[in-house]
Amino acid sequence: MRKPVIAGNWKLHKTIPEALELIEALKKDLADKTDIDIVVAPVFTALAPTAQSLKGSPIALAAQNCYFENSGAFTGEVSPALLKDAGCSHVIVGHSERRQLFGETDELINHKIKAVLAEGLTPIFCIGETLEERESDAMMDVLKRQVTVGLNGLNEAQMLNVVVAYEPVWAIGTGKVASTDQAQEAHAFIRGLLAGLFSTSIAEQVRILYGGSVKPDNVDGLMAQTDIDGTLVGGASLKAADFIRIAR
Ligand code: G2H
Repeated sequence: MRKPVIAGNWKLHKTIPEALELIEALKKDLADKTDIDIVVAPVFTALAPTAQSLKGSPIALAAQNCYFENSGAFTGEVSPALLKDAGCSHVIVGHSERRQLFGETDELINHKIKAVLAEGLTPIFCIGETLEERESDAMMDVLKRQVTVGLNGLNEAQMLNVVVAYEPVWAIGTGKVASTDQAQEAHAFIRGLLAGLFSTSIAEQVRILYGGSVKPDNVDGLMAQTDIDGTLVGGASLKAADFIRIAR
């Protein structure tokens, strides 16, 4: 019922020629894979050339971040309007690295989500607890706060255009993937939060991705879970063979 999404978050990796090389390989091997949504998120400088290369391909382009104003005196920032102009259809918002290293708050992330939606783009809204929060039994409170504040003020139609990504911080880039039970439990909890904030029907339609050390050898177990609708892949999205296997 929910079309799966497999998204590659390239983080701060790859020059323009390296990005184009990876895109060529993905286009070749994933051209027929239209039963899922495939998204790649290169660095800002590679977005426009990558968009050119992806013309006519079902692979969608995402930015890894944006600001919430569309223009003005905001040195160093990039807006949803400019990302759309560069060829993006998606924007990753609130990744834990943005929250932890760049001080992004739930309120800021909420502004960004609204700005992305206002431009007709799809936010990939990231949430997730730290190890400390999980071990102190605060996981559910943290996820509830992130979801409630991050999605504050959205209507049901807007929510249908949001993709949620659950990324437990302790599983990111560490090689420690959440167990399938841990991931399913968190996803079911998040879907329940969406039902409470919007409606059961909306909650049933929103795609919730898992992220955190997704690899070719653990993706099948994760995707077999009822409430896991795709993956946000970091390290393993940098190698064509790994990302193609994950998507397939
Ligand atoms: C989590 C994920 C991609 P990785 O940050 O968003 O990265 O797969 O390297 O853990």
